[in-house]
Amino acid sequence: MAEAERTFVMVKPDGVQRGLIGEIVSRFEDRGLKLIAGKFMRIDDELAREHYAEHVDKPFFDDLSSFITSGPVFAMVWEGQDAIAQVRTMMGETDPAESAPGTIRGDFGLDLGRNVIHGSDTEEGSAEREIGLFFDEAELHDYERIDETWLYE
Ligand code: IDP
Repeated sequence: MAEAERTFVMVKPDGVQRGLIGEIVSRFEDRGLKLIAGKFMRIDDELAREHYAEHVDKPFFDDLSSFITSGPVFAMVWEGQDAIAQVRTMMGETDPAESAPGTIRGDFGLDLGRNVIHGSDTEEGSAEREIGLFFDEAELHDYERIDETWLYE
């Protein structure tokens, strides 16, 4: 395998309410990505501001913040070859209406403000920053998946 990469992924409150945690986890597991951390939790206003720091001054921020704090989320870290970009591809576009069928947002969403899932973007340092916001080092578990020798050349 080329260098293993870690990415932060979260089933948002709409995905939790709609019973999509299992489906979403399955898609990443089936793809061969490795779950190294997972936490069912509630985001408070402060964490919402930190996590969405780049959007704090945008007109939609208040709606985004009340939505993301409105109910529990399922936060995860997934690891694998090219994990950040592969998860983004599997998620679809930011707007579900523009997302291809077969992607998570294309299969389970219709509206920009209810797009089911978050995944770190490919900007340098983005995934690392988000993993650090949601997880302590001790919550990240290093182990070998039994199928790893068959997933990678
Ligand atoms: P991403 O989730 O695909 O990385 P970002 O541009 O980082 O997309 O936006 C973060 C989240 O903010 C989106 O997932 C979406 O829920 C929300 N959002 C982004 N742009 C808008 C908008 O124009 N109106 C309402 N909500 C938006």
